[in-house]
Amino acid sequence: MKLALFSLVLVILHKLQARLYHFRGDIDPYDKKYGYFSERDRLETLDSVRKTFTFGYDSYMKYAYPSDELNPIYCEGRGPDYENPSNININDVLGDYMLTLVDTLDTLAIMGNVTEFKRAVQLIIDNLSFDKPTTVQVFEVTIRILGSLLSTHLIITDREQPFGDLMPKDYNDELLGLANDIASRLLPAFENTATGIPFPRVKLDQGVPEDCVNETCTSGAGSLVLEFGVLSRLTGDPIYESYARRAVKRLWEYRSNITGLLGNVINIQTGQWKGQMSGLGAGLDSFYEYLLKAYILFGENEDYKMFKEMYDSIKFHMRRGRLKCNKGDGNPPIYVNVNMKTGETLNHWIDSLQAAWTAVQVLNGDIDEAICSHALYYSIWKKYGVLPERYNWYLRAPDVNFYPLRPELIESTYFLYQATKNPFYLHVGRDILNNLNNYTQAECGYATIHDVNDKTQEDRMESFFLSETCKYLYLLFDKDNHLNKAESRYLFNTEGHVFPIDERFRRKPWEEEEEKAPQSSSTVLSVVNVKKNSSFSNCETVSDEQRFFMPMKSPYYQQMKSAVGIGD
Ligand code: DMJ
Repeated sequence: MKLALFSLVLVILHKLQARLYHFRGDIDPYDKKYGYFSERDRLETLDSVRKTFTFGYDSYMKYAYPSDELNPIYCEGRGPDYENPSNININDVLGDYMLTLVDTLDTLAIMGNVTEFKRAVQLIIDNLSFDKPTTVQVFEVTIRILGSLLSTHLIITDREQPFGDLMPKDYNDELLGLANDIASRLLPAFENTATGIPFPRVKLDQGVPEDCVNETCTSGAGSLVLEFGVLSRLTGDPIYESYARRAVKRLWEYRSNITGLLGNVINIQTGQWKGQMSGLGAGLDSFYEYLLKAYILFGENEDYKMFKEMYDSIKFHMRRGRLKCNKGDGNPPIYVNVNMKTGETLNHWIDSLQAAWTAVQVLNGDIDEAICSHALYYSIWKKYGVLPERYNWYLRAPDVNFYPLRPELIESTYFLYQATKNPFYLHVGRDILNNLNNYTQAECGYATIHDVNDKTQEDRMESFFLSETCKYLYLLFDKDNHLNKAESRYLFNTEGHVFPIDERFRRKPWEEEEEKAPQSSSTVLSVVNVKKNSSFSNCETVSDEQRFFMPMKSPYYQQMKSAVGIGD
């Protein structure tokens, strides 16, 4: 007893000492700036995130609904570009299916906006139809529409109602019905393909259009398994999951036998790589993410095996710079784009989607690496106040200058904060929020930045601003949110929609035997159970040094900023 008391006092003293350090005169300036974030600041920032979300959401409902998106400068709705079918920048995503409202549903729930959530669900049940002559991208529809419908259905039907009483009156699984409907319209993409890798697009009321190209990007074809798997396991219909898994398997088989890497574009009939660039950004990002997440949700060892092998190949072939983030000499670590067959550096840019890799590193327990990846992207953010779509690390300048309100850096900031509880990440979140409010706020919503150099705006607010950017910002500051509780187990799809990590997704209802002998669920839970497994870093296993002092040691952080070309 005495020993326990003594240890407790020691721990308290140690923590106190760490905190008091911030009030000393000789403190490192970065530790001083980032080592503390008051409760008052947290609550104020949380309130500010809520206002940001509300302004964007209310404006969408006022000026744009039932259109897919809000044009925040001219205060009007935006739908598919019917006049110019080849405008895939718009038409891949917008299908005349109330995209922003659908994509935002679980953000409303997570923010506890019960009344609006129920109203929004009712609007969707009463008005949403997918019987439309629009040609959309299979991947976009899957992560944004299908992902949100499934997530919302699961939240509504959760018996414990952890986000409040969200059950709409007389709910009769309508959202699951809509999920089934939209997914069945995507199935033709998996037919008439010689490899099993799906066509990139379908026309919602007709199947694959006659003029559809035979090429697809790797992430588009290979990151459908979470949503298709959840749908299959909820409905008992194996077709969705089996199609999505077949595509992953085929892509995997086409990896280079020299480097183990995949390219970014493949011909779905011949299996030939049309884009031989391998990297962590556009065209590949969510492929890796879904290997790990599929393992976490469904517990199939094969998924983790693929992920692990891929993770090792990525580190071996794409990583440049010193060996350890916080130790040794050399340039700051960076993951570059390489030739999939040789591993040689292919170009000098990284893209903003790649900022999500940090979150994958955190999920995989590679916290030190994640800290460094994040620091690089935050430095670029600081340089411009937003993130350029492509940044040339050799020229230290943007290669592609727009910023469409993407969430990836914020998502990673949230993941790193959950893993370390280091106040540095709250400072980062507040900084990002302030920049969003300063630069992207428009007459009636938030606008894409056309050029990060002069912050000129473009009239578009993509649906992921409300579904992801605001959600991750909110969760970063809402420490008591149900999702942030130690005992909560949720997984985010790549559009920020949440799925409960639940025993029922470990079972395949169509395989009776599997049900009788549950498949190594203890292995699975040990991976998922981040808080208890020591191989995963988290706020209980992270040292005080990592928790209160700069996650990246000051000289290294300074070096990272100089590498990007910014001072303090
Ligand atoms: C979102 O639709 C998803 O996060 C996707 O994985 C990548 N692109 C956007 C956000 O940038």
